[in-house]
Amino acid sequence: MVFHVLTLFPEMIENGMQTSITGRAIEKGFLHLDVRNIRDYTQDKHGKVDDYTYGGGAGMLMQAQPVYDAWDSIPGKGIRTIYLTPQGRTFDQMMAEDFAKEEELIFLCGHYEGIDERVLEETVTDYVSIGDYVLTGGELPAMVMMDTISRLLPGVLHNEDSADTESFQNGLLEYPQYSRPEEWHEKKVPAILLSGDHKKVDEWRLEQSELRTRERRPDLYEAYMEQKRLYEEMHPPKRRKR
Ligand code: 6GU
Repeated sequence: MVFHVLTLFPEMIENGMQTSITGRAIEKGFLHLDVRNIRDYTQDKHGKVDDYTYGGGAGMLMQAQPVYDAWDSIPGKGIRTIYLTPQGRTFDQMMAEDFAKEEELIFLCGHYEGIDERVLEETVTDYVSIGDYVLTGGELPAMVMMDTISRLLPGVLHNEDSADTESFQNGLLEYPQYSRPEEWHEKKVPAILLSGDHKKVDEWRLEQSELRTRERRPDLYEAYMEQKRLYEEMHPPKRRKR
């Protein structure tokens, strides 16, 4: 996967992505990061990339020319171009799975009051938000998306099945987990986890996932129960012959 990022703050993206699991994925060649500074593409002799908005109002807008030329400098055709904006569709795990199928993605990060609408019309294929709150720019949302997509790519996580056992892959939150010691602050690790009975452990974990989801995310739990009802309708329990 190649992530192209268009931004006025390239060091923010580079520093963020070179850390931890995404950093290792870049080193190992599972991920390629191509960060381009939009300012490098301005034709303005003073390096200006923003201007006042027509019609008045507070704040500055990123101008079309530098954004377009930065985007146009990326080789290749038809690469999905994601504009990070609170006006986009809300990012979720399903969207991440869809983007993870692409070979390359372009992330366009706006700043100030946004970007001239005309260049968005000519470049952007996907408008994406990461939630209902307002950030100062698209860099953190782009990193949130790249992090989420990265861990779905083959080779990025060490443990091949950890990507699908975790929260959301089955529509439930993850069950509680424990490591050594067996007792800490007078709290014992649940005995079943020490039993070595893998079937019992799996049953306990599913039950904990369901309890936790019902408690903390009733919206997810509702959707999960509905899926379960539909599944059981399509796959009725087999009658025993006698
Ligand atoms: Cl994608 N951009 C900005 N500036 N703020 C946001 C956002 C994006 N998603 C949520 N808030």
